[in-house]
Amino acid sequence: MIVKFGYDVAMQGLTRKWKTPPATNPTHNLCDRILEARGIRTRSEYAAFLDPTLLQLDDPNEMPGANEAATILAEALRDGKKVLIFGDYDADGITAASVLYHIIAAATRREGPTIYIPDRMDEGYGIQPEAIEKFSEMGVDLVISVDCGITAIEAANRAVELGITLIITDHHKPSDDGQLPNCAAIVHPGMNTEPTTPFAGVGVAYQVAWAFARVWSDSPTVNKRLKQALLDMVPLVAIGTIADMVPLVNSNRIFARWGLQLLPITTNPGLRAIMKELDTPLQKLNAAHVSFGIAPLINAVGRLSQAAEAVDLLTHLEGDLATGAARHLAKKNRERQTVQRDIISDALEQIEEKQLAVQPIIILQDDDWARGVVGVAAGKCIETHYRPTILFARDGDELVGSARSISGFSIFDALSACAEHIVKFGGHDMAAGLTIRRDAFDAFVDAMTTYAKQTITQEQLIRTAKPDVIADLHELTHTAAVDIEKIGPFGMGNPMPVVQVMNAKITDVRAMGNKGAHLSMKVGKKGLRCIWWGHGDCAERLASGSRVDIVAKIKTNEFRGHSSAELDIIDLRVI
Ligand SMILES: [Mn+2]
Repeated sequence: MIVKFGYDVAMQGLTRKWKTPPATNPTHNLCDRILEARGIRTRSEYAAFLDPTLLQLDDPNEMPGANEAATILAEALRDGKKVLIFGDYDADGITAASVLYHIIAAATRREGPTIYIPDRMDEGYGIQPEAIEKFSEMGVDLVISVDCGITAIEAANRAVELGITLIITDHHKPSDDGQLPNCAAIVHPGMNTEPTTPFAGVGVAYQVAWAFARVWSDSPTVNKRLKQALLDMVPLVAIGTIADMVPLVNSNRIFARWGLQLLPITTNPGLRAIMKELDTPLQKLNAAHVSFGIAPLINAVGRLSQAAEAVDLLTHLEGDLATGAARHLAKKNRERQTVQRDIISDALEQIEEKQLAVQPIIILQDDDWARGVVGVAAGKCIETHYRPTILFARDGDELVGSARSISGFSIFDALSACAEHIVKFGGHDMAAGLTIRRDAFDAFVDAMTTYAKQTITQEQLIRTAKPDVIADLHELTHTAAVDIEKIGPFGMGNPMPVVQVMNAKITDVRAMGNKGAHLSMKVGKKGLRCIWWGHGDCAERLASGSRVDIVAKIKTNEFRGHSSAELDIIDLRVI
């Protein structure tokens, strides 16, 4: 037994406790059993899930407010009114604004409307009344928001006073008191009931664009030109949806699947320039290429108050201008990555120096850390130490922090219990933001640590492995792995399938990679390759010929033009 944690808790594996997978029909093949474990039960449901078509997308008629908004927008454009799109500075808001721009441009056969993105530093999030006043001076007749506005009560009132028509399209939570802005139309998926698809802002914008295309075509069947425009925009919807981390279920998964498929052949010069700059592979594009490549690049400028540059790139830049802008975005993104990496390695060093890894909660501050990235860094610390983590950056006499938690421990409840040491805080169980006075840091740490010691159980500090199904070793073939990939794209709400394999015989085991950091082994008669990232130290304790139970993700691996099945180990136990 390799003790990874200093706790005396009966674990099922070397590093995690294992959940028992749900029972599934043993006569079905591996892929179908995984689908069954995820609630997809019949033959026709299997087929529709594995090979979805765009026809399976939720119809915009089901999106509250979409037809109303589309009619008002079409009328304003036909009357030659001045329209403005109000976006947001993250990848969801930027792609959403671009979607409306493109459908309007395609309909009117000229340049699309002005897009306004609020400045993150000066204006903050959402529509401010001052912005509406600015639009009035600009002679704007109609403002349509994307990815924001559902709480813009004041701005909506100002628009009424100034005679501006306001349409709000959003997917965020309305105010707690239930008050909605007074405006011409509100498009929101959760307006009447829980939506079948938890759309991102860009998904909502797409539903509006589709409804608008019908109104403009004067028919439930969209005309050819607008149909092409709607198809061309699917990659943008995929990017915003994946970036916003909404669950990849129902329409969101279809957007992601088709967007990734259509992205390599996109005619959008901005997207082409971004992919060229990033050297994005044009084959076997997956959600990770978007979440770790394309989306951060679009987000990077928003963090630096230059979101307009990303909007220009996705809407109208071409040729050298597109190439230059993509290069600039990539450069800004690299700068952000460097800052982020430094903070992460700093924080991990401090944890080691101060021996915080044995504490039930980790809290750190540093004058040199940047506010915008402490949240991401806190997430990274959790990956390594699996403790609730709060990191603070300095802002004058105050410390501004980001908190991330582990399942079972509500960081929001913890902050509420220690509120006397906090200036302000907000958030939920798994993540929160807070501000404290600098001179209150020590008292805050003491209070939180005491609370955590009383509340967190040792068991909560052990990660859980959650296999979808138990699989026989002989089922883990290349064909099965290819089938299982069709359950993707994988991400939020649709994780990579995890199998539990019992009693596998090790035929070869070694440490691999830089300083032998990773574990590589082969199991079973056919020598199925398994990799355990970061666990090279286990190699010398596992012997060829011994038997193990494994929990792992199954995937295909390309190597020198040859594709085979491979396991990414999550945990194992020696029998
Ligand atoms: Mn959003």
